Amino acid sequence: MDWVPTTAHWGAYQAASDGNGGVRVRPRADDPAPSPLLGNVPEIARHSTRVQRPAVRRGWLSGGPGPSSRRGKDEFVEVDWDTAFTLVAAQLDRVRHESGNEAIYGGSYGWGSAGRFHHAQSQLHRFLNTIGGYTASRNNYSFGTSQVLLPHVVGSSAAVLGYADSWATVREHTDLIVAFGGLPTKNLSISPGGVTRHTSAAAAADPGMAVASISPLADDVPAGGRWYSIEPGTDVAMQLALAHTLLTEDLHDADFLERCCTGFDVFADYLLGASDGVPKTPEWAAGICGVEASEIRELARRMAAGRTLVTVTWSLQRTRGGEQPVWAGIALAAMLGQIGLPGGGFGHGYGSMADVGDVGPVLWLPTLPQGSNPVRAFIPVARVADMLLNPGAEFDYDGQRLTYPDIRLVHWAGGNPFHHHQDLNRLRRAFARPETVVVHETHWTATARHADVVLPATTSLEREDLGAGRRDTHLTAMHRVLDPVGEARDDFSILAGLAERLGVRQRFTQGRSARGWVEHLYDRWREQLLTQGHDVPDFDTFWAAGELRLPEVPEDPPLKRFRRDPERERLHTPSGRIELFSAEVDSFGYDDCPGHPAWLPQERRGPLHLIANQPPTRLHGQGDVGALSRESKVAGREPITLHPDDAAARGITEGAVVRVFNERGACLAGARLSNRVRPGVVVLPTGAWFDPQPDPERPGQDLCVHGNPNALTEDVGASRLSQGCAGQRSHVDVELFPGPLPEVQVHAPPPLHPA
Ligand SMILES: Nc1nc2c(c(=O)[nH]1)N[C@H]1C(S)=C(S)[C@@H](COP(=O)(O)OP(=O)(O)OC[C@H]3O[C@@H](n4cnc5c(=O)[nH]c(N)nc54)[C@H](O)[C@@H]3O)O[C@H]1N2
Ligand SMILES: Nc1nc2c(c(=O)[nH]1)N[C@H]1C(S)=C(S)[C@@H](COP(=O)(O)OP(=O)(O)OC[C@H]3O[C@@H](n4cnc5c(=O)[nH]c(N)nc54)[C@H](O)[C@@H]3O)O[C@H]1N2
Ligand SMILES: [Mo]
Repeated sequence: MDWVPTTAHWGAYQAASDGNGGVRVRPRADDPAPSPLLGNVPEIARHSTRVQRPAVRRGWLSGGPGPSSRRGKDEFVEVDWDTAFTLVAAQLDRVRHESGNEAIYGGSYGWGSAGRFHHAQSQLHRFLNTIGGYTASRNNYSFGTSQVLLPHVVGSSAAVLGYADSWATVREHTDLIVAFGGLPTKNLSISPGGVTRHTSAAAAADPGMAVASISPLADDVPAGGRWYSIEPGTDVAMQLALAHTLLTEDLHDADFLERCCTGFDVFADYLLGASDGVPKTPEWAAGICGVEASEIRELARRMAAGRTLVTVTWSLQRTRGGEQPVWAGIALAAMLGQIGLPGGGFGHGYGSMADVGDVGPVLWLPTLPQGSNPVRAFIPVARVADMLLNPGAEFDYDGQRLTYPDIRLVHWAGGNPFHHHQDLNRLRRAFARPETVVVHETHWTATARHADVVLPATTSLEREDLGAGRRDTHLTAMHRVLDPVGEARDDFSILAGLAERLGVRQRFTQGRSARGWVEHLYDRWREQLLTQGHDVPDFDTFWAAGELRLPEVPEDPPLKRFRRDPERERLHTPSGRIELFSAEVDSFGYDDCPGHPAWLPQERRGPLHLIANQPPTRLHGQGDVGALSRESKVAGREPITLHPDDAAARGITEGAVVRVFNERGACLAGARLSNRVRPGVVVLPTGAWFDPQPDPERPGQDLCVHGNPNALTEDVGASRLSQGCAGQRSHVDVELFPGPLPEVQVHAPPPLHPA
């Protein structure tokens, strides 16, 4: 058996054919914390839900393109590639000529698979650019709120997100980590593109210093950390009270605030209550966030006594008003005066992703050129359902008034909006609006089931590529391990086939095969590194070795430079400094994002807080049919964790199937009881494949029988500033489900008919 190197978003590993068409996997010998998600790989590679052949929705095939509420409910007819190419190319051509390229939505958000060349979204963007462009999306679901806020506060989002101190630096210099959102190690096997060795996961599991972990869940607390159990959505109140204590006890660094910040006077007036009559005292905060005033005061004093890293997980900004905990965290770090010092200041995403705190160089990696998009229209990524439902409507975004384009054709490759988007019942109505929906998928996900044309894509085990993630240490030669399933093709060949029908094959492929492109991207990258004086082997040597250690590049992070010389190394903010009050944000006049960090109380609409966080057993929806994910299910449903008191009040026992519901929707889930969640809080992670079926008890309504929390979340932007994803939390109630229990159908392929 030949073990070959490969990588995935859950990290590099080794794979071998099992001799029967399947795959065996094992971690790298030098990985200090291999990902448990490896356990899903053998099953997902060859699962019955793999898409085998191109398939077309019956109603679209017989009735032609047009809006249809049958999407997601119709049958599929399998066709050959020739027919599929003809059908899709004809619609791309018709739509761009009748309505312009703006009528094609190609944002195509989603993680797809690791691999620098076969990155589905990049492939699609390059293809659509060769035929005149598309309506694009901006920012991401992960930290889209921060991507818009941070430029106003520190001049760029990279200043914070791109240059986190390594875990080694934190261990050496930091006395106390104050972690809003905790340091959940379950998240740290993941980084986009993969990480070669899981050093962050190993470090976060045992940081070797004091950690104050502020979260509604004990599982977010690392070994030896102290759990501050907080009411969800109230971190800003606690942060303001910590700041209030620093100010009133004269523990703040007035010199740093004077030298490196602007607007502290406005923020201080707000803390003291001079501007709104409410002093943000620990007693005030305790009544909101549930952490005792004495504990807040004592924590503030400890923070001022040594080197302190204030860190905020990305989850805290993935919600209504999500700008505020990030901005307040920066204000708190600024008051401590340690921004730009090793192991001090502000961190964002320790506990969210493997690459935050990882050791690899910030380096340009081999990248597929996408060409340029002449279409100006775009949306902030999480406004997709709004766009499809409201063509021509206006909306706010970062000080601009923008208009939703009128989309006729949706083309998606490498993403699962019926996993990632909020209020999936509303998304179904939105997906009924376009004339044609084309999806490239490896598996029969809910998104594939809502398409008109499904084109079967290979997985990375079935092709060759180069793999590395942000701040990774190695470039992996991703060898092919398996033959493609059925008639599956890689996204590049699918798009080359469409390009051929549209007369632009040569422009799209530049005459190269997939392997030719992999070598070409490597050679271009190597040439650039050689001119910078790095020693990089030729392609054949690299491919045979299976990996390449990335060269060390010296770095001088923007905030460290700035701290040394704030006059010469000005930040790209209007003042050139850290803005604790932003006159620009203030001038936009948004009630949901004022000019300084503020406590914005949220209306509570339901007796229980729902936390829809990242799943410990898979990557989003990827791997839901794998062994690790399936074994975690309760009665075949996604587990929901409740506090025993909340369960008892509802007659719910361990292992019972429950109905989780609110005014937007409902799903089933399997009850797990634990006092590691705060009373009043339930946790239902994302990623159980959406399986809407008619609700036996509520005629006319759908019930996701499997447990996808996005049946319940609200489809709103974080604020008018960022329009970021707000899916992390919602309000729900839970009741016993009396049965009879509907079967989960989404883990089997839909009925497929011959043409
Ligand atoms: N309620 C709630 N919702 C959330 C979040 C939350 O906290 N709460 N988190 C959000 C976040 S941070 C994110 S990043 C999103 C993630 O949302 P997505 O990135 O959309 O989720 P994935 O399941 O990774 O979807 C990727 C899809 O690509 C397919 N795929 C894999 N490889 C290939 C390939 O080579 N070619 C093609 N064509 N397809 C391929 C996979 O089968 C999979 O269906 O979810 C968001 N949704
Ligand atoms: N295993 C696994 N790991 C992943 C992913 C995955 O799908 N699976 N996805 C990856 C991706 S794409 C991303 S963007 C990152 C996301 O990284 P994050 O967004 O940071 O991760 P989450 O797990 O959604 O949330 C982290 C914790 O925040 C806590 N939290 C929620 N609301 C509140 C609150 O109001 N206050 C406080 N103090 N805490 C709160 C929850 O208890 C939760 O466990 O994760 C990455 N890592
Ligand atoms: Mo994400």
